[in-house]
Amino acid sequence: MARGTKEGKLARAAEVGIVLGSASDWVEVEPAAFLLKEWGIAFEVTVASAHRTPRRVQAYAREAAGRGLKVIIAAAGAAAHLAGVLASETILPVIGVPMPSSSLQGLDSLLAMVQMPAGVPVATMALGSAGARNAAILAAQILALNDLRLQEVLKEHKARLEERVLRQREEIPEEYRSDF
Ligand code: C2R
Repeated sequence: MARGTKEGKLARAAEVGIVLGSASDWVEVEPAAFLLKEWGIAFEVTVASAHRTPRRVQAYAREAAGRGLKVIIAAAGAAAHLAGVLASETILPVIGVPMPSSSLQGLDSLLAMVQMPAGVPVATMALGSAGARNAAILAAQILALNDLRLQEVLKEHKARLEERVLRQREEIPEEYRSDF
């Protein structure tokens, strides 16, 4: 399925839906969008709040699978109910990214997201932009189960991580550096 973009080009229908509790979360979540774009995964981003727009969140979750989405990433801070409410209305996997936006610096959102009652899982990531990047990678891993190209992309990603760590070893002063 394809749909039109503003430029009039045809784009693939999104497979990953990113939902932000507020546009103020975008700065932390942008790294996830960069990664999905770099890896050629079709995604969409919208704002919906379980507290401020409960009907919109419910509609998004209920329509997600029918619109072709395969994974939902939900980023929210403070009393973060967004991921859980989305998960309650869809059988798609929901990945939650707690945002460090409140005066409790995200401990509140982390606990709100991770402490889901049995029966309604939310795959909760690390706080902030590291969690957002990991959410994109986890989404890619889910899609890769049925996508050989993505499996190769993920293998290259792992190899790059390894190379980077091995290079970092050179930054340790030689007099202390292990041969390992
Ligand atoms: P504003 O900056 O808009 O006041 O939002 C947002 O994700 C954001 O981190 C402050 C914080 O409130 C969060 N928020 C939620 C939900 N809706 C908004 N946690 C929700 O539905 O859970």
